[in-house]
Amino acid sequence: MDALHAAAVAITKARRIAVLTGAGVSAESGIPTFRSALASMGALWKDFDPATLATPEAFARDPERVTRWYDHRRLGCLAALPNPGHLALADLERDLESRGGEVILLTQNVDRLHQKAGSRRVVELHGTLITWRCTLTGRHTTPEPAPMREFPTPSPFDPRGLLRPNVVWFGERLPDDAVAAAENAAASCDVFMAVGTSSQVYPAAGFIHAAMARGAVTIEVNPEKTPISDLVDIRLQGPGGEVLPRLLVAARAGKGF
Ligand code: BJW
Repeated sequence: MDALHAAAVAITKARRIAVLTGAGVSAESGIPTFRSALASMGALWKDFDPATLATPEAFARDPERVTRWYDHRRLGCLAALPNPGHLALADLERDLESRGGEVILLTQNVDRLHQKAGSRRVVELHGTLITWRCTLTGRHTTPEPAPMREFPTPSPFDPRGLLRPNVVWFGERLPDDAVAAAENAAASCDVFMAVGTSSQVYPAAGFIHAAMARGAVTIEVNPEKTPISDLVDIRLQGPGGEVLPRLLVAARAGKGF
């Protein structure tokens, strides 16, 4: 049996599927992966390393530049459309629900493209850059779909505060409810898929190890090798926008859906 067929059989048999997604899922929607993002943005960002940019310290040091970077990415996300990989995951959720099962998407992505594709059970582990919040009051707002007018952006809630993206930076705690939902999914799923993630950023990368340890079938979809590639049960090498629709077709051609 080839890997695609083996994965199709596993998802056809499953009642509960957890899918951890990363930036690679949105690459085919034109959103650069986190680690390739700066390279695509030209000289303005050349002195910034993403690992140090996505930190509270970077925002404290240079709020103007960090706000510009996130606003640029926010507008890119608002303009982007889901690709066949997002759509296949939304279809998988509907298929499984129609036979009494469930799919939960644990996404590290901040772009909201899973929701745009129609996925309903989405846990945003690293927040979203579509909404922003006040650094002083913590109140949330959804900026209009146009460039911010001031950099940094004053908070509409408290004139002494600034607006920052509602994302989780390095060193910040993930939302408790998102972590609890992910832990619960890893502890109860029959199949755990890791799609388009480098599996290097924790705690998100730890959930697949938890699922693996208790015997869930693990599947990776990625064109490149990652730290989990040799550990998973099934490795589907290729872009999500090609592999996921083929996987769904294979599962539907089998039985169950
Ligand atoms: C394709 C494709 C195609 C290409 N199809 N695939 C344990 C061990 C070591 C370190 C730690 C640990 N626990 C915590 C840490 C520290 C740290 C961490 O993990 N550091 C590592 C770098 C080592 N973690 C944290 O700081 C986290 N916080 C925390 O643990 O808090 C504890 C705490 C407790 C109590 C009080 C306070 C704190 C927070 C992590 C937050 C990560 N945030 C970011 C930025 C979000 C905002 C933004 O977007 O700017 O999230 S970092 C960045 O990495 C972003 C991503 O969501 C995340 C993961 O990246 P992802 O999605 O995997 O993307 P890439 O670019 O890395 O990979 C893309 C993949 O796609 C590649 O594999 C390609 O091959 C593939 N690909 N095209 C499919 N077409």
